[in-house]
Amino acid sequence: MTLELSTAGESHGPALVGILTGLPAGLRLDRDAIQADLARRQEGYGRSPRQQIETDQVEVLAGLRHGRTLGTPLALVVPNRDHKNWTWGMSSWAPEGEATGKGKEAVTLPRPGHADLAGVMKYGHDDVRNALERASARHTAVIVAAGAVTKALLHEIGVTVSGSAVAVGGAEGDDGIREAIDAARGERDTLGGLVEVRAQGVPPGLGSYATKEERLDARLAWTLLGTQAVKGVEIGEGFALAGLRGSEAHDEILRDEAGYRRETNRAGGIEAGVSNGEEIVVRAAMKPLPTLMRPLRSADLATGEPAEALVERSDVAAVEALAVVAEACVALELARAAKEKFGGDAVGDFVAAYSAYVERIPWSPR
Ligand code: EPS
Repeated sequence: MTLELSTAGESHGPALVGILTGLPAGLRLDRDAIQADLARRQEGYGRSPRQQIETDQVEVLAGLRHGRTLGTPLALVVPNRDHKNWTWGMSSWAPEGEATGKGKEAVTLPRPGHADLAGVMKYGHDDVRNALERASARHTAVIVAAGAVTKALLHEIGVTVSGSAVAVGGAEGDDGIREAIDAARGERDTLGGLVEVRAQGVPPGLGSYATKEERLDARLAWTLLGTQAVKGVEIGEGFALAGLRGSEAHDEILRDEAGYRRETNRAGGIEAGVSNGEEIVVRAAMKPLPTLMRPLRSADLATGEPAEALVERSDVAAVEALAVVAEACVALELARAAKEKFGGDAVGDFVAAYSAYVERIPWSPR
């Protein structure tokens, strides 16, 4: 059984839901570790006031007994606490009684850069809310919960994954980033940025050159580009490699008593779509968030007349949140690739297959 995550949930609906299939049985999960990642995702500087009204909590409805996985689908739920303000507006069934709370009025002012315009045209909606609710980055909360679960599986074979914000609006370092966010907030604008995820202890041989679908670099690009606001992904030196000579670009192969190793890691730990035993390094570029307090030009869907885009509560920047989300995405994909390689219905089988493999190859984790 391959490891797969399916999700459902709207930003202001009752909850986000995730079903993770293909986890081996007997994996011990730590509720605090999942909660810690959910909290990290909400902490970044520049987030919307919504982060103060909600503290995400994960509930596990199936697949876990006394803290250990059963080898059955793991059902995760992250309730949207803000839903209490949207019970009429986001009611699943035709709402009863007088319209009350948020979401009563149809949204007809699409924001450049959001799903709004393409979404209503594609699905035939007349309320932009029907598109924006699912397109919202709120969705990433349940991805982070599932990512924390897969980090536990990777931990069993000594793999650790960590994400960080490298730059926000072109500024680097904590002070620079805060300054840039404060300035953008003052000008009622938004910022994007750059995040980096590093995975250590990944053995050679995850992913495959055999088909495009199996290539680990393609899979990391897929999962990151599939995340809200991400417009670019690079592995290792990525775009910079395009300007180098072959003699400057590749990582020479060295051998010592511990096995094969490299002195440089311009490939970011992946060659020909296969992990090569070095640290995996992947970066994602995030565009500035599209909900602006000083709106861009748009057109009213109801009248066709020129209008300013929708203004609603939003973040100034969510790059630090994306770093946590990207970490979860990379963990999910690495865990999926590890599960393909090592299999195992019980977590002990998975670890035993890893150990036998590492015993066979001239490589050791550093
Ligand atoms: C988002 C808009 C904001 C963000 C939200 C993503 O939500 P709201 O409009 O309810 O204030 O806060 O992110 C989250 C709620 C979250 O948990 O990350 C958007 O339009 O993508």
